[in-house]
Amino acid sequence: MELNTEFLTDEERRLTSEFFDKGYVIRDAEDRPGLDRIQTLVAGIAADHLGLDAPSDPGAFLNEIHTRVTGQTLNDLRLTVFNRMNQQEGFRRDYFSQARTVLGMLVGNEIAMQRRVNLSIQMPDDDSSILPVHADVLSGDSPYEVVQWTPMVDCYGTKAMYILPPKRNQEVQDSLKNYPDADALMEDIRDDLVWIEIAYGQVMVFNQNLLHGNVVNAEPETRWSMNCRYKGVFTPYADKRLGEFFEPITLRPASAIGIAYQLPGGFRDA
Ligand SMILES: O=C(O)CCC(=O)C(=O)O
Ligand SMILES: [Fe+2]
Repeated sequence: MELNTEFLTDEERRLTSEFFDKGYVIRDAEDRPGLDRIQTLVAGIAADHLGLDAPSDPGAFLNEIHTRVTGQTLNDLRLTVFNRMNQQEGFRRDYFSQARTVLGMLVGNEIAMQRRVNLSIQMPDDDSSILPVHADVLSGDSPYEVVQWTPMVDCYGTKAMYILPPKRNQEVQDSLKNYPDADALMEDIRDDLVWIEIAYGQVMVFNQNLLHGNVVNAEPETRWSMNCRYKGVFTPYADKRLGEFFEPITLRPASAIGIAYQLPGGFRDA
């Protein structure tokens, strides 16, 4: 669909066309102290879970976590960090703050946010946490959602995720059902994938309607990243419902007033 960009600022126009062209945007985290709080929180919970003191260099500790856990104990660690970080007062506000302006431009200013931010940990050579090529929208997510993807460590090469650019995605979209499995699809699109190199200190927002995923991490460091879905509060919902999966975080007064308003008797109530 062609957007009317006449009313947008130059920055909004740039971001909009970048998001349409590439299917994602990467920007500097908007609140670095808040990002560092998150990284310190995550490393602290992980250390505590392993019976260690909080690390002095959280990034290095996370990168090296494969020297302290095995494939068997990883999921336990992941669940502990996932649960405790999501219970931490201020965590989700810090998370949102990293992309507040970008999300405002891409999604709107009345936003619903996923209630629990996801955590993924991918150790070198570990195939237990792989997400094969997929598009969230094909398994019950609304096409109105975007994902804020935030690395806790530098991501590059196979430590990163990949995404299929919109143009190529459009080409394969209609023949998706003809592929016997994800491997066959992967064969066809391998050369067209964009690997998202992104440093700690940056955030990505991507279009989850596009094919994306990851492979076994063949780099010598562990990947730690978070992902979280957002949509306009008043856009259509799919399987993930408002109040259950999503929570309005920036509802504006006019909407709150409108939602609460009841016409007095005798007006339009036949
Ligand atoms: O982190 C990844 O490699 C994939 C993330 C993903 O599939 C998502 O956030 O929807
Ligand atoms: Fe996904």
